[in-house]
Amino acid sequence: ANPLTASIDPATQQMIKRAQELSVDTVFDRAENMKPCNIGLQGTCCKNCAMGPCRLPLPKGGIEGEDDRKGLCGATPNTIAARNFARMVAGGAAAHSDHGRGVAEVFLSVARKETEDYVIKDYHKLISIAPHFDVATTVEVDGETLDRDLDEIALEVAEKAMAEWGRTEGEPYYMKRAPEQLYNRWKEMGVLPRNVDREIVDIMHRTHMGVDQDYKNIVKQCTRAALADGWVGSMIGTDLQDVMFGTPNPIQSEVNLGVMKKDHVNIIVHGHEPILSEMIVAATQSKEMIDYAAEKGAKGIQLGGICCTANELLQRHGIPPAGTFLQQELAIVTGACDAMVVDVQCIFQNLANVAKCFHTKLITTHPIARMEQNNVIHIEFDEHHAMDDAKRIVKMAIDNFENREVDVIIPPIKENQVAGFSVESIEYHLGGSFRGTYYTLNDNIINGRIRGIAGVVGCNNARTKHNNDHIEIIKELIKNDVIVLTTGCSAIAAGMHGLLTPESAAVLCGPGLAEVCETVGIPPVLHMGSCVDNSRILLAATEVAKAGGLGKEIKDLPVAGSAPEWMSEKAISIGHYFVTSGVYTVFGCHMPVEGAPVFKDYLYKDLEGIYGGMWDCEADPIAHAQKMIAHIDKKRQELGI
Ligand code: BF8
Repeated sequence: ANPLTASIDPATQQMIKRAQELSVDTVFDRAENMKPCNIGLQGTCCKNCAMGPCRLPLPKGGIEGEDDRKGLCGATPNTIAARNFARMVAGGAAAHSDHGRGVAEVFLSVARKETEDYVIKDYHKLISIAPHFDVATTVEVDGETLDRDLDEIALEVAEKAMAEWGRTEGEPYYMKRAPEQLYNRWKEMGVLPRNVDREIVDIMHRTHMGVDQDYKNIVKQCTRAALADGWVGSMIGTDLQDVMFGTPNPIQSEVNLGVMKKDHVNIIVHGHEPILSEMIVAATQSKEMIDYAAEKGAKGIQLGGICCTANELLQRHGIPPAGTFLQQELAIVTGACDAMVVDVQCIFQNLANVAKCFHTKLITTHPIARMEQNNVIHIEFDEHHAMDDAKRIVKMAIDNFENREVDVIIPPIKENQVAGFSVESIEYHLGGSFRGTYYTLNDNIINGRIRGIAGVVGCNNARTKHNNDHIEIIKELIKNDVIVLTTGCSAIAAGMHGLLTPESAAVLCGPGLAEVCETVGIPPVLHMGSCVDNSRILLAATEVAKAGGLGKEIKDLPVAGSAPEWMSEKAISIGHYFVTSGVYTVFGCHMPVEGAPVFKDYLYKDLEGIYGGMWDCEADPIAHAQKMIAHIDKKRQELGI
């Protein structure tokens, strides 16, 4: 790969070049050497039974007359593309929600006092979520209302949260957190989830050979599963992480490969669940480990993150991300990574091959995510002896410090950033001083200083220039006075290119947004955490709807969503829960729907009539941002503002 066309980030370019000099292949090279299957790309390859794969691409020049393409069983392109789409939703919802379940399990151990390594750090958050689970926070004693015992509240919340994955009747508690009209719409459409697990299993059943053959009915099930992901599995995950590890507040940090330090022990945590990495933070800050590192000749221990684990540690501790999804191999190529510790999701199998060329210890920690290569160490992490595991890992990294082989080359490139914007901290910064809601934000939207709100989220994809589309789209939005909420790798990208500082507002924003940012002292792009934290964006939108003056539902608001460089199944699940919560959502790169034009129209047009939100896809970043702005303007017009 040509480093200059692979990424817009100079640190990434340097490390791609360095890898090539050392004959280490990276994702950027593999993307050059292997091209995607054209039929899969169009969404019309069905491999759900052994009579196939049946391949139904759109004929060159389009369809003339009736579309009579079909697989051996008779499945139409619409059925096939809808089934494939549904299985992506199921994969994504499963990943997020299983992460959420893991958090709920640890929280249950905490509430039962079975572990001492984890505690409840944020009782305010616990008290604020308890009512959503119908858990009382007060008790009546002799006609007097008293605060209820916190341990009792925690236990009841933990048990009720845990039960949401397998609930046998009714619908999950959190569905009622949505604006009332939206909740009623879901109810009327029959898409309120029954529980988290069941909707995912349902998709796997209905997309099995010979079951659901109506793309509209398949999409309806996608909606149920995606809503269970966003409003239940992910939202409970975010909330309980906040309860145990603290609700984020704006915090200063740095980002990019340049955060690694030559004379320090460098540990990179990579993956998604903060359960383990929170312990690693504590271990690296312990005197015992700091002294041990000094004994081994290191100036200290530098912790950094990749992917969403990075965002979790950044938003609560200011630990700097070393890079996005596409930079994971490059962190090892620096030659300075003494240990890379991974848990689940977005982890390249090729890390093991790269690690083989350096001294890096690659450590897997999760029972469901192991690697076959023999240079990988597995230390299975368990909340009952979490601190011991974490110390063992940190010690292993320190012991490895003296084994560095090739010349260490860390690109001296990093940026300053401010992250840590939760729904609560945004309310503090942009809320009304008396009302304590999002009133001031709404006020600024109504008076036009802020044109609208955009959520820009999601992955990097080696099929597009690394970070380019994230940055172009975000810049175009803020230039047009659209404030941006960001999560995931998009948030890391925004940080890498200097968009997460209050100072960037004056240079890059339209005059209205610049004025608001300067007055309040916030960046024009607000980092709201990891991908499960997209649930924060749902709740922020709900707060805006509830604060008044802009319509009553999310679909009425001047908002739009975007995943410029998406690649994971999780992104499809996220996209679908935003669409069916009322948000116009544009994806970059491509969508696997082009081979099924009727199904595509259903997603891109017809869904708007049902939920108020719809899908779209635009690969050109400026046109992409302009489509979002046009939608925001349409909503402003409808509101008469
Ligand atoms: O959950 S943005 S590449 S890291 S999938 Fe993966 Fe995509 Fe990054 Fe986080 Ni989200």
